Order: sequence, then structure tokens, then C-alpha cells
Amino acid sequence: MKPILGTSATWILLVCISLHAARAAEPPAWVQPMKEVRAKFTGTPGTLALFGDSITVSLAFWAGLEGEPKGMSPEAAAALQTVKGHQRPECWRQWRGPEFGNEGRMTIRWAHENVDAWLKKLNPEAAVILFGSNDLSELGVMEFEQKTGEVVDRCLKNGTVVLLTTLPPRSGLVEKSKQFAEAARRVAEAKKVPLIDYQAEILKRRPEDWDGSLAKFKDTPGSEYEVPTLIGRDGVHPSNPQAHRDLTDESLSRNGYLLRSYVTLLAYADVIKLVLSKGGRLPPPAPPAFPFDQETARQYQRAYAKAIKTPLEFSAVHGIELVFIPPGKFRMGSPHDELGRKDDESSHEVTITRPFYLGRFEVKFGQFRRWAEATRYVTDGEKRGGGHAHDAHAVWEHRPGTNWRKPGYAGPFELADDHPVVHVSHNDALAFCRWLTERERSNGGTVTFTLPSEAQWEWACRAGSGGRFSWGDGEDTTGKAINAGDRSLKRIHPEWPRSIMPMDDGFPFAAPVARFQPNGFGLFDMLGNVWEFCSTRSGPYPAEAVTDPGDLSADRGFAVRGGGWSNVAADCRCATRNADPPDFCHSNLGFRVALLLPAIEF
Ligand SMILES: [Ca+2]
Ligand SMILES: [Ca+2]
Repeated sequence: MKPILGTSATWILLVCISLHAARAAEPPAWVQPMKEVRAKFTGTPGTLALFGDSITVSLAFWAGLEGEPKGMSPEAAAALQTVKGHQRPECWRQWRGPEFGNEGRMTIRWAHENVDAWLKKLNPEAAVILFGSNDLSELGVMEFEQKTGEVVDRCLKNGTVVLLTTLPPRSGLVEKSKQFAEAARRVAEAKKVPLIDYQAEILKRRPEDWDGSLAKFKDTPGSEYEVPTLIGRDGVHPSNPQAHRDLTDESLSRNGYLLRSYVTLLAYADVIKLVLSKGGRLPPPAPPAFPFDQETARQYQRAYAKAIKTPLEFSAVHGIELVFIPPGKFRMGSPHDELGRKDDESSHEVTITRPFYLGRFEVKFGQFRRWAEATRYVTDGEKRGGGHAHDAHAVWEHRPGTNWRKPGYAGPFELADDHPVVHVSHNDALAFCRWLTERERSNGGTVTFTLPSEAQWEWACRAGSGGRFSWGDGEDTTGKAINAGDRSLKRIHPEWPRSIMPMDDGFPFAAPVARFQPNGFGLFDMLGNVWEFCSTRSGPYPAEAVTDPGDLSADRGFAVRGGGWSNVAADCRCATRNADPPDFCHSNLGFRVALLLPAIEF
């Protein structure tokens, strides 16, 4: 668990900023597989390795783009902007030489022997791979294809996205170079990696005279790279005539290195836009159909958090532990035949569209105490000289002198820091949340703490359960599922007139948090221990399906949920509702914090 929030909160904001509308066109087949590869990546974003031979180690490839060549089409200019916004600057020209995976005269055998060392040293986010020109005279197409596939596999396994490039045609070995290009295309298709079809581009732009060794280029002045076609006079290397180094269409048919840089630029920009800029974020899983079991709840919660790359849990200031709650759809309220049901629980469909975080525990006395002491906060209960509490006969009324430091339980009780705080009003709970928000913002965080809405509370409490309790329909008989009115309460108060659960949970009054089993989302004491204030006002449920419901009335009290240590089983159901005015407090009522997240589109 990370002792943060500034950091994760900033991250959460970034997720929201990078939201984008769904693309109209069908994405290329490699997008989803490369997202899965990128999701495993552990290195520095924006690193681009270039694995290859002399056509790659040469600064005629790639480095020239950094200077923004003239004559760019709008498409190329946009791609260059994308690449400059993402690629690490040292990857334009500094990542060259054998230890960076590029060296003259080398073949795929060299890559096959050394790629693990390169990946270890560089751990690149993406790698452009081009071998073959030297392989043509040294090995057969089967070995080339097999070793290329294995090199690609090792990159993908490392979390490195591969852009596989076909070799240029070679004078005198035209048919064989076509076979090698076909082999690279097959590997790209089989491994589902993006392909840069350099050979096809050369043959498309100069189908008849790509070969600088042709008689017509014999008298071109200057070095063998000065010929005005795509392959130099040696018939092997791309050309690089000085007169054609802008990015006009004309130059792209006369400068072979420039053409390679150009097709690599477009492909890498696509990979950045479709895969890398989103950090390989996978679409989150669809919510399971309600109801679902605890194991399904756990799996869905984990898969969703992983997909949007947000922590499953983390610790905020003052040790407030938060748990990720995925969005979903459920039946809020209870069926007509539920035992102990009341009229205000009409069952209706509720959709929670946004993930959020919820306190793993009820806010603890020690957490509230440190805050109240540091800020000299005076609670509503202290202002009015006390809150409500029970006596040994379950008579519940205003008891002067009770407050969050003196709960007023009518029996032996020693208040400890990990008991839930009680005698806190809705106003007090919100003041505590505001302070948490301010603390996080002063640390660079951007999130807002609040209370859960009543719907969020019930969705989180059920964790998929459609029954009376988060564990099913039956009252707890183990003493391990809930702190409610039980035999231990009856022992202390023999005259206690209410029914009790048929077990001994060991706690006549409030228990320290997390002494009972968590629900499917990993939340403790949602049911029982103390009631919990929600952010929304109570009111009648709507009959129709609703989405992200808020206040259900303008003026009723705020929802309080879950039941507590003094309650009978029927008052501790997932669907049980109650409400209290904003300044009211009592000895069986506390709260837990929520942290809201924006909806995320994919
Ligand atoms: Ca109890
Ligand atoms: Ca509770």
C-alpha cells in the first residue's frame, strides 16, 4: 500500500485528461495485442530502440527528423509533433552502436544472440527492427523468419512494442529480398505487431528504377549515396542525396534513408496515438450481471482497477485506507418478501457509472481525535452538550455529557483509537472530509473527499449480494460476520428488550474496526458496528431505473445505513434505510469517507 495521494491523485487526473472519443474507424489488428504488451512495460515511457544493421546505425536514418525537415505534408507534420511530444530526445541520435542494438554488417543471428542484453540495458517502450540486407547472402529465409519471430517474441515478453520493418530490395538478389520481406510480413501478422513495409514503399515509388546501380545512374556525380533514386549505387544501402533532404513527395522518391525515416515516423506516431499515449490502458471489464458472488466481486474489482491503472487500495493522510470500488448496475432496495423489510425499500434498478474509492473502515476515533485536536474543532454534539445514547433498557434519548470522546455506552467500555468515532454529525463528517481534501491538495493532489451517496453505499455494501446481508440471507450464526445486537450485549444488559442475533460476536458495544469479515470488495463493518452517514438526503425511491441517484428529497435528513451494535438483524440488512438531520449525533452513528472519480471513456 502506497503512503501517497498527491501522486496517485495526479495520476487519476491524467487518466481523465487523456480521455478521447471512440475512433470511428476500426482500429488496426495490432492495437489490442500491443496494449496488452504495453501494460506489462516497466521502463521509461518514450524510449525507442532501433535494432538493425548499417541502415539503422547510420544517422541518415531517423536523426534528421529532429531538425524538422521542410516540405512536410500536414500528415507528416502532425506525426512529427506526436513523436516529439512522446519520444525521449536521446532516441533521435544517441541510441546508436552495438550496445544499443545497431551495427553495420550484422544479421538477425546477431540480434538473436544479443537482444536480451539490449532489452536489459535499454528496457525500451518500443523497438523498430530491421534486419535482412546482410542475411540475404548468409542465411536462408526459414532461419531468418524463425529468428526474427523469436527476437520479436522476446521484445514483446519484455513489454516492448515492436515495429517490424521489411528490408529494402537488393540489387542482384531481388527475388530473395522479396522472399525475406514476405517472411517479415508473416512474422508481423503472426505476432500481431505493426509492420513498416519499407520494401513495398520503395517498389511503389520507384517500381522500375529503385536500383542506383542501374546504368542510368552511372554518371551521377558524388558518392554512391548521391544517386537520385532510393537505393544507392552499391545496390544495397538506401540513397541519401544532399539535394533531397526535405520531406516533399519528390524527395521521398529520391532519398532512400529519408523514405525509411518517413514511413517509420508515420507508423511510430500511430503506435503512440493508439497504444503508448494511453499507457496500454485496456478497456475495463463489463460489470457482472447482478447478483454475483464474492469471488466474482473481487475479480471484477481487481480487473477494473488494473485496466484503468489505478491502485486497488491506498492510504491517504492520517492513515485513511481507501479501496477501489468499480462501477456497475444492481437492484437497490429489497424484494417484497424479504424478512424484516420496510415500505421504503422498493426494489429498483440503479446504475453507478463511475468508479470511486471508499474507506476500508469506518473513520476511527484516533483519526478523528488527531484532526479535532489539531484544528480545535468543536462538534455539533459538543455545542449542544451531548448526543443521543441508549441505557441498559435500550431507551434512546439525549444524554448530556456524551460526545465523541465519551460515547455513553451503558456498561464497561474503554475507548481506543481504532474504535469507530461516534457522536459525529453530518456537518462534522463533511468538515473532516473537507480537511482531508485540503491536506491532499496542499500535497499536490487534486481529488475531493466526501461521503458516499446512499446508492454508492448500498452498491459497495452488497458487493454483488442480492440477499438480506452481504454474505447471504441468513442471520450470522458464527459471530464473525457482523457486530450487531447479540448475546454479548444481552449479557451486559439482561433487561435489553430487543431481539438479538443468534450468536456471540464478543462486543456488547462498538468494536474496533475490522474485527469482522470483510465483504466481497474488501470493506469492513459496512453492516453493523456503527451506522454510517451518506452524502445524500433520504426520500422515497423512484419506481423506474435510475443512474447515479443523488438527493431523494429537498429537506429530509441525510441517509444513514448499515445498522450498528445495538440493532436487531432486520436493521442491519443491506437495504435497511434510516436518516438523520445534519446536526444530529448519537452513540451508534459514525461515517466512512469516499473519494470520487470521473467517468472514464475508452
Ligand atoms: Ca455485538
Ligand atoms: Ca458500519
